[in-house]
Amino acid sequence: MHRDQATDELGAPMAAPAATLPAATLPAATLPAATLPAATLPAATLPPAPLLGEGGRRRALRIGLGGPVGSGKTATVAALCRELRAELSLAVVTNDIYTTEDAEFLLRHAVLPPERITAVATGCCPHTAIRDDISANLEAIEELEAGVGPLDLILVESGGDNLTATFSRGLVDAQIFVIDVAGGDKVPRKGGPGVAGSDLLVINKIDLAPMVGADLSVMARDAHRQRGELPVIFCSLAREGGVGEIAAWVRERQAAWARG
Ligand SMILES: Nc1nc2c(ncn2[C@@H]2O[C@H](COP(=O)(O)OP(=O)(O)OP(=O)(O)O)[C@@H](O)[C@H]2O)c(=O)[nH]1
Ligand SMILES: [Mg+2]
Repeated sequence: MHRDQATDELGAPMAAPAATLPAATLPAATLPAATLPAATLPAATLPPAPLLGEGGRRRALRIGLGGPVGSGKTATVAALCRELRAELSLAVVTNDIYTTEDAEFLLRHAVLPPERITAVATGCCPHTAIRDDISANLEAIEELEAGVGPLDLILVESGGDNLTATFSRGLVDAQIFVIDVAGGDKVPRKGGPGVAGSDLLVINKIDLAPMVGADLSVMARDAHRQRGELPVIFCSLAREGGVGEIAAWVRERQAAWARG
């Protein structure tokens, strides 16, 4: 039954992405640049989204939340909404591969009015929808802005991915990478663009550290080796007030953004 549903949700077979084709079938050098699929462009070549929204007002700050499956991205989004909704005009876009599970969780917990939460079912690897072909996410943002704007802050949660996931700068202005201690205290040492270069690294579920034998001082040391001066926050979103430091970082970032 479940298998049948998964097949239905997948729908018609998708064209194989360029990256999976044998190299010989991609005569890239002979094609004019415009015909190259977006996936072959490095993220850095995509320009950041335009700064001004309708009426010349500075548009909402867009913050992306990425990280491995189950690290606490939705928990962070939910806690940030509860913490900031009284002071900022907020909206959320969630990304899941086959479902709208995360948006439904946020709706069930009423972290924001329903019209401020929208879901993108990517149907493909999560990083494709946040880095290579960001059109579905941009459309979702546009619809939110048209429906409930003007907004101060939009949180975009990526589907759970691996350590290579990053957002295009054409989609978000800042990125939070969420990992957790349950994956082992080695994770910061393994690096990757999220661990090393995100604007904020969140190391969540510190309440579980004793249970899984994770040494937080090792994680802190390795995170700082990878990131230099970029900030790292250790937290437990399962605890009351656990999102406090992350919310303070977002608040500061949004205020600086609004000042221009
Ligand atoms: N013990 C503990 N559990 C947590 C904490 N934060 C989140 N969780 C739990 O971890 C599980 C996964 O959390 P999510 O917020 O759904 O993780 P996610 O990164 O959004 O997951 P995906 O979107 O599926 O990749 C849930 O059961 C949460 O209740 C924490 O600080 N401590
Ligand atoms: Mg989630």
